[in-house]
Amino acid sequence: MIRLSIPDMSCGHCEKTIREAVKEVDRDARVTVDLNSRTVDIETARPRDDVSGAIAKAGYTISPLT
Ligand SMILES: [Cu+2]
Repeated sequence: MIRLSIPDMSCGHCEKTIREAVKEVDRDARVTVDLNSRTVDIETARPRDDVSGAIAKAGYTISPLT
């Protein structure tokens, strides 16, 4: 599983945009969004860089997990 920290993900619109970006990389991906902690868990067979790249392209900055 891939866990990403996305600090500028703040509302349902962000969540939807990020879900769609991930689904474009892998339509079978399972995406779990936690808006409170601003993290996204993604179950996918695709490489982490593909998924994080798609989210970055959608306009979101991914932070290293602390
Ligand atoms: Cu938003």
